[in-house]
Amino acid sequence: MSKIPQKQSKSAASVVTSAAAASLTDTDVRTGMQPAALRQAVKDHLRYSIGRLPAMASAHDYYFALALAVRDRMLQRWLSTTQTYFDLSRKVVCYLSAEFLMGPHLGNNLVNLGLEQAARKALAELGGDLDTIMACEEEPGLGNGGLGRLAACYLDSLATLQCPAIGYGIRYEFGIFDQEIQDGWQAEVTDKWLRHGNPWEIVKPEIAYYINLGGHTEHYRDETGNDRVRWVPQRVVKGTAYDTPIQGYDVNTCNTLRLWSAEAVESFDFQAFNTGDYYQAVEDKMISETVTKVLYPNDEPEIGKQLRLSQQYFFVSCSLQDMLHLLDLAGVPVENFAQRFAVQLNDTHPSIGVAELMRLLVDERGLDWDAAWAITMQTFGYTNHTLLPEALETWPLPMFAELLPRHLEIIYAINQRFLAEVRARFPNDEARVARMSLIGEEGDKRIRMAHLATVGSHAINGVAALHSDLLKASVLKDFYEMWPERFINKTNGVTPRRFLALANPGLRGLLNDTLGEQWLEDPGQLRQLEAEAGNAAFRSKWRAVKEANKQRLADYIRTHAKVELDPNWLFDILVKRIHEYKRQHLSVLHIVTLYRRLKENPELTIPPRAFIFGGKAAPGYFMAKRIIKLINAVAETVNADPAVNTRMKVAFVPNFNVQNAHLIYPAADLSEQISTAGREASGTGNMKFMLNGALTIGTLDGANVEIREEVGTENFFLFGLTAREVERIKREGYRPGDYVAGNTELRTVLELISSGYFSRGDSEVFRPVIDNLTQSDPFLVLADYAAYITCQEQVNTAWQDKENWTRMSILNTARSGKFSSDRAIGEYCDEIWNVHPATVKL
Ligand code: F68
Repeated sequence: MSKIPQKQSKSAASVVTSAAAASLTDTDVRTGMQPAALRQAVKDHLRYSIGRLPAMASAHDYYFALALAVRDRMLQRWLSTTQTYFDLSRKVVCYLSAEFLMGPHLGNNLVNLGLEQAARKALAELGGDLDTIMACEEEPGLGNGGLGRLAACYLDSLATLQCPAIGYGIRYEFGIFDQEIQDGWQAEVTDKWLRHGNPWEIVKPEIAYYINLGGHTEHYRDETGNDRVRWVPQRVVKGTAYDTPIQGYDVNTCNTLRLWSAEAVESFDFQAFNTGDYYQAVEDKMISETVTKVLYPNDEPEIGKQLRLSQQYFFVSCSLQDMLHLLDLAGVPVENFAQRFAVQLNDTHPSIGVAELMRLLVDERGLDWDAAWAITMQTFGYTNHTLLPEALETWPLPMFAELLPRHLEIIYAINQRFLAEVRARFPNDEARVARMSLIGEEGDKRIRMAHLATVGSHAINGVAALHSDLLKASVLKDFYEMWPERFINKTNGVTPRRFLALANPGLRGLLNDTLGEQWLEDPGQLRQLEAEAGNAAFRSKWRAVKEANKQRLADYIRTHAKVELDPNWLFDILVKRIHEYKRQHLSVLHIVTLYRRLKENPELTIPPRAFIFGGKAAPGYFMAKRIIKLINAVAETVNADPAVNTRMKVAFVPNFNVQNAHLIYPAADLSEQISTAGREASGTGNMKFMLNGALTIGTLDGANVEIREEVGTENFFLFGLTAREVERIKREGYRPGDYVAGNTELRTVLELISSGYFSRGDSEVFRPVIDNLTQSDPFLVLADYAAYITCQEQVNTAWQDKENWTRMSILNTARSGKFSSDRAIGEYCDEIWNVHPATVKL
């Protein structure tokens, strides 16, 4: 494992530990870190920023005032950080991501600044309660799930490790929809996260770039006789920067998340306006602003949606133009671009950047092709997050040509040189050439974005060891054979600041009392907990923390799902996007199996369990929406049945998001990670559960493999086919019917669901789910059913030994250090980006 960049001489300039800094800033209303200064700051912001008398102020007003007061305390650090990077001429990581699922900022910034206690006290003195006030924040849900949340965790770690970094993305006006459950079905409600304003962002009207769309290209010869290309666009959109400061934990480093918002170009408006075409001007404005209006709520690509491609190109071009502008400001020649920026592509969504950087360097800056290509290759790294063939992005060529005519020419030129290289390396292998081409020619022609990203990057990584291996053996096999040295694994990680310190204050306190506070910056120190696993008094404290967390979640579920849960029961939790490959329906089959067993045999003794689900389905994903309905239907029947509801209950937490995730992960006894082996690239929820002391029941998929390795096989409930077995069974012709025929209990479970038993007699509603399972079962739910049920019985047995369960729970937290995003980011810095930390002094 690589060395994590160490923080440098932190104590000299530390946020809260420096006595000099404290005395300078103690009483200042803008910067003071003590409760009295913070209290005055909140009062001032109420009056002068919000215009409210304290007596009239709502909890939301207090939230806004406190947010502004906290932001004030970040701004000096932010300015110093930018100045430091500039002065030191440091290389900067540019993390390009179409999604940043940041979650609420207030609590996280308080943790990272060490201000929680001060804020709690200040608010109490003003008659407020910090938790109530934090709950007022509308979370910026600018992402679909794991990929967007990973980007957010990585920003936290980059700042904490004092690495120069900018996150670049899109300021969607509407983020991921809010999910409501109506009669058991998912209903989508627009996420108007900006309706009350956003205290964390600072608009930079002077940082804006023009983005061309559509039109055609013109080839011409310049004054010196060189062939040049000019892009004559059909439309131009302006992208304006909105910056959010990203505070590192216990350091002065405060990096930037720069999100681009699309606006009409005024001069264009006026042109139409002046010629009397007022409506044309208004329409142009509206069309331009559409580009950043809404996040596509699918965690799979949109087929042929031009707006989606416009979004991608828009933010990538703004970001690359911004980098060139920063280079110019620093007086650095464009030839040194790659020495100053490491640009990471978070999946293929920003991969048009490869062609765009070529365009900027060749067309706009006049570099020759080979020089520009060398810079491009050295600049980019590409992270792949999926192997599912249907999730690999491709764009229909005609649509692409219409929107980005110049980029199509550039892609052809890249492809020509690249395929010549392939032919030279693998002569007489035209099948290989066709497979590797940037243009797919099966059926209609399509641009293959994963190929573009791979060809244009010096490093290509998967997000867990198994995933990186499968990547090399499947979707990028040909590329691996050509350039094995470019392929590398970077197992994902999650930030312990948000997902332990903030989400689980009880556990944080116990860990601080036991280990000191260093573990939060060096999660390897959690290993010292192993010594406590054998200590009965410690175990009892551990259980008390878990129980309080379960009570807190039970309270939330009572209000939001109208289900009463007993915190003494085993909390079995499955939260993530709803997908067939994630197999929420496998858990439902287990629940129905248990239900039947209890009905058949009322004397059966099983430890009581609460099955807790959460997750959004893509609005157009038919099967996923049925699965939500199925969970809710089973919940309704089970919870209302007095013959079983003293031993099992089911709850679906509506609107799973970062905010309620803070309550969910710390309350879990059992973490469900049950995807079909080979399908989940990594998973990161699995890590959040582990960190919070849940035991995992899971398949050998994604990062589960490494979690099991770290925690020890005896502390992990493993079941199911391996990725290799899954492939073999599929190759040989999988027949789900055989599994139904061979397992009476499975058959009765499926029949009970089909019969309408859980759906008030409606035998149609779940037919698509059951037919899919019995006829094709693409994710081998039925093949893994028996093993899953048996494994759940082992869970029951283990749960009955409370002391040993607690011991295993402690070991999970103790051995979770590897899954800190600090470890992951340290590896990216050393092995892909070649970026070094820089200490920021105030
Ligand atoms: C979003 C949009 C589109 C077009 C495609 C995919 C997605 C998306 O959200 N993907 C995603 O979340 N992938 C997940 O990334 C995580 C972080 O690497 C992994 O842990 C998950 O296994 C992977 O499914």
